[in-house]
This record gives sequence, structure tokens and C-alpha cells, in this order.
Amino acid sequence: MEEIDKLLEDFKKRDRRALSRLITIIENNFYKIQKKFYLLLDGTQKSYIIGVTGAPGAGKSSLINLLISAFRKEGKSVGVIAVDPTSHRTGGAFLGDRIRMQSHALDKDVFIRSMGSREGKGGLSLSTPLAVRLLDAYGFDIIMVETVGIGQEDIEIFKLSDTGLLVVTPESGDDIQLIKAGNLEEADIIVINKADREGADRLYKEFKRELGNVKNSYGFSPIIVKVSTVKKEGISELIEAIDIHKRFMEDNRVFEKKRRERNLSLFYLLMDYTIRKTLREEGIILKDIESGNIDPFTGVKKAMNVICE
Ligand SMILES: Nc1nc2c(ncn2[C@@H]2O[C@H](COP(=O)(O)OP(=O)(O)O)[C@@H](O)[C@H]2O)c(=O)[nH]1
Ligand SMILES: [Mg+2]
Repeated sequence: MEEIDKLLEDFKKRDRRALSRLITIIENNFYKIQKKFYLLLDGTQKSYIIGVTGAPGAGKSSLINLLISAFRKEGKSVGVIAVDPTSHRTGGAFLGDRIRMQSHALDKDVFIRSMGSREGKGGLSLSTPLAVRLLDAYGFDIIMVETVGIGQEDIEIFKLSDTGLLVVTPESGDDIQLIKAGNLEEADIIVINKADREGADRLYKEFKRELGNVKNSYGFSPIIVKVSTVKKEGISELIEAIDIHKRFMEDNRVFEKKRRERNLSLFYLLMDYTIRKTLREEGIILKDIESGNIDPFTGVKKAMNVICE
């Protein structure tokens, strides 16, 4: 217990090792700090959260690398979390992320961290929003979250972000189909990366045509931006687009709405986590249901008693 207290103290002093260590605990055994986690947060959320999703290889990490540089020029500090739902920690994607963002490794106002999503269900697990809260409490001006988007799961990251970026490339022909299927209309900005490649202009026009009249759930029309990270082109346009979206949210009171929804969503994730953990520790109810000793409905009643004890 003392070790945890020391960790919390160090975190409050903005010790990077403590930050890093706390993220590892969030990833592996959050229950160890669950009861004290709120002590780390000061109640307000100040960071601006940018979600970046898209297919593997779309150029998300390369893009984030350039965005970090752009934000640093504005004097802003940046925290990055790269979530990989598939590979293990030793996997290639993590290595790729790290190499792509290496140029910022020595900057003390930049923090980059890869996280596995243990649940492996694709959607974002509890650990991602927790890590975001932690980076916020640490005091980063900007937080970027990279996730691998495969269709529907993208929506999760858009809910977690203030501004959600969907990165597509001329090579992936199915992106328009996904948009048509209605999965991705919640993206705030569509980044057409690899604009140096053939077909980027055609894709840009196609997206303009498909999304020209589309408004998302709070009335915003996604902005479409062409970028080439290898040529370092389009980044200032992207920053400008993020600014336009931010202003729209401020003018239409979307900001508060998003934050309230995020609190509710984190509450549900925490409840789910806590219930499962408590029942696993108790043991008997789960065993009784499995063996047919009690039916699931009776199980709920018994579980509520245990949880509310
Ligand atoms: N031609 C071209 N290649 C790019 C561009 N951006 C990224 N790439 C390449 O695409 C590959 C995947 O990039 P990465 O940033 O790791 O993609 P991620 O998996 O989405 O994070 C790398 O080989 C990059 O060099 C671009 O604008 N143009
Ligand atoms: Mg990546």
C-alpha cells in the first residue's frame, strides 16, 4: 500500500516514471489503485483529446508524429497513447509506432506510450479512458489516442475524443463503402493520407460527394483534408480543420455534452469492471450459476447483495 501512496505522491510532483508506472498498473491490475485513483484527478478535465483511427498502415503514427511537432511549435505539451487491440507488446505495430515518433523521445513535454487492449474485443477497454484521464491530470495540453479502426469500433474512439480523425488512403478502396454503411459518419475530420500517391484526388472528390450533405449527430459536417506525411504537406490545413471543429463545438455547446457523455460511459465501464472483479473474488455465485445450482435471475439478486454489502 505504501508503495502506491509514494507513486501517487510522485505523480502529483509530475514525475514521468510515476506516470509511466501508473499506466502499467492501469493496464495489468487496475484494482490495485482503483480506490485511490480519484485522488490523482482534480475534478476538471483540461486536455484537448484528439482521436486518430484508421486501418493498419494508413499512416496514423506518421501523422501523429507531425502533429506533435506542430503542437510543440505552438508551445503545447502533448501526450500520446497508441492502442493496439491485436498484437502482443512485442508486436510489430508497437515497434512501428515508436520508430515513427522517435524524434520526440527526448522532449520532456512529449509523452508517448503504447498500450495493448487486453480484452481484444476491438472496442476500447477501460484502460484507454483511464490512461487518458491520467494524462489529463498530469497536465498535457493535447492528448492524442491512436487506435486501429476496423469498421464499427471506430465509433468508440470518436466518443472518447473531442475531435475524431479518420485516416484513409488511396490504397484502401473500401473506405467509402464503410462510410456508406453508416459506420463512420461520426468522424469529425477525414484525413486522406498518402496524397503523394495516385488516386488521392479521386478519393478526395468521392468523399466530398458522399459527405457533402452529411451531418453527424450534433450537426457537424466532417471536414476532408488531404495530407502527405512523407512530403509533410497538408499538416497546417489539418491543424486549421481541428481548430474549426473546436470552435464549432464551443459555439454549439457540444463540448460539455461530449464530456458529460464520456463521464457516463466511464462510469459504466467502471461498474462493469468492479462487478466482475467482485464476483470473481466471491467465487461461489459464479460457480453456482455455472453448475446450474442457481438460475441466472436468482444469481443477480445474490450478486447485488454481495456487491452492496
Ligand atoms: N507514400 C506515403 N507513405 C506513407 C505516408 N504516410 C505514411 N506512409 C507509410 O505508410 C507506412 C505505415 O505508416 P504508419 O504511420 O506506421 O501507419 P499506422 O499503422 O497507421 O500507424 C509506413 O511505411 C509509412 O512510411 C504518406 O503520406 N505517403
Ligand atoms: Mg501506428
